[in-house]
Amino acid sequence: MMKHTICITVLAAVLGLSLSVCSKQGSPDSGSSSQGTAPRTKARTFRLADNHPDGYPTVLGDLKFAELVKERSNGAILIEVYNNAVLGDERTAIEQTQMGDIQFIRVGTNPLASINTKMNVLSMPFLYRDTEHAFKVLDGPIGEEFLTSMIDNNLLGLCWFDAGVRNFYNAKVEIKTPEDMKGLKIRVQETALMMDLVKALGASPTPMAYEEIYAGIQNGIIDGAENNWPSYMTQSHNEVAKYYVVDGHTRAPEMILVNTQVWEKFSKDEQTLIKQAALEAAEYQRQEWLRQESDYEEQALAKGAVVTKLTSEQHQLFQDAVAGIYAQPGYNSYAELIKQIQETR
Ligand code: GTR
Repeated sequence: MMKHTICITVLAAVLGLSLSVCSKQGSPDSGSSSQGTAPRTKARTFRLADNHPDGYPTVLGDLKFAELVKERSNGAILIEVYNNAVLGDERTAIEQTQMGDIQFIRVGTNPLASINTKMNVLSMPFLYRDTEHAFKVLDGPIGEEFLTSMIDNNLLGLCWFDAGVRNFYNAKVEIKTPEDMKGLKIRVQETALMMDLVKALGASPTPMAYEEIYAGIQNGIIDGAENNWPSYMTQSHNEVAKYYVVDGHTRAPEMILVNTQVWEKFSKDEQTLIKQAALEAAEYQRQEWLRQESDYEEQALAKGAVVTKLTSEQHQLFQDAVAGIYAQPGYNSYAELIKQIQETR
């Protein structure tokens, strides 16, 4: 902030003009350039939050997005990626993005459901047949509807990233059926759906920030958690919870979102450029996801994780145990939309 103020003062003094050259979130300029939409000197800088470490598929996707936007705006729009949760945990970062203090964020449907319950629809248990089905839905009209469904929450989604399926893991016992989950304290994201899901399986849900899981398991506050392979491994949860069951109880697809007021300040051309960059970054992220997902699965095995693959009968027991959630109040009002998702081919 200080740097920008000084910058503006110095330039104004030298040129005798009032310039917005160094402003952080200035309105889109109408400057001309022989090379592109805006001259380099009028760069505007924005922040994008992500809670994952360097090299994680979403972070690579964020960086690709920033790179494409920079390149295609000739350096006029600069998006700085702040990963590793340096701007705060996910809940805080979402709130800050709603307020515009952070302008872009990469986040999934589960944390978003705590501010907009409609997002639960996309994370309903065992909703998609496979990855292809999920992206058929997300890249079609339903996905588009969800990208724009948080405008009243000051957030606009730009694209869909892959986050794979989420599986249970814990420190105590190999899980083969829901029976084995009885009494286990399982950390969940702070959303009602994930609480309901874990309860339906007979375990006890404990909402907790992502960054606290490792210590939570180590100290016995929780017995385990649930997540995809890259999260399990990059957070080193395998060190404290070696039993990992590939049950795939949910997918929580992820997005890059932008604060709506920030979005409205971009010119139409800039909006098109940014949206296109997000879509291309998502294509790249999805490939990266598939590559890293299997790498991390291999690494988990090599480091001693006890990985349980379920038979189709065992898998069915998990599905049966959570099927009732679809009829529960709060979710049953979306029955029509859910049916459309299930029927998407
Ligand atoms: C990960 C997701 C994170 C965070 C985390 C969690 O899969 O990418 O953004 O939501 O799960 O469980 O909190």
